[in-house]
Amino acid sequence: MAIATISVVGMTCDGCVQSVSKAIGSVPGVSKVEVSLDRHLATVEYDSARTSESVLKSAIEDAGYDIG
Ligand SMILES: [Cu+2]
Repeated sequence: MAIATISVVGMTCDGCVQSVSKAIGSVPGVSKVEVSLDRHLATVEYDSARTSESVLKSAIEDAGYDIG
């Protein structure tokens, strides 16, 4: 398992946190997601054989948020 900590720009409320969590969680290979509104940070545990940090970042961007 690999862990990525990704800085997320544009989250303003709990709804944003849910959207980002859902977007990351739907990526195949992701096993755990924690999103912090205060720290603007997503911590993702994933199988590096099935996905990568760049795929996770794309999922966040596709959900309408930017990478810090
Ligand atoms: Cu929001």
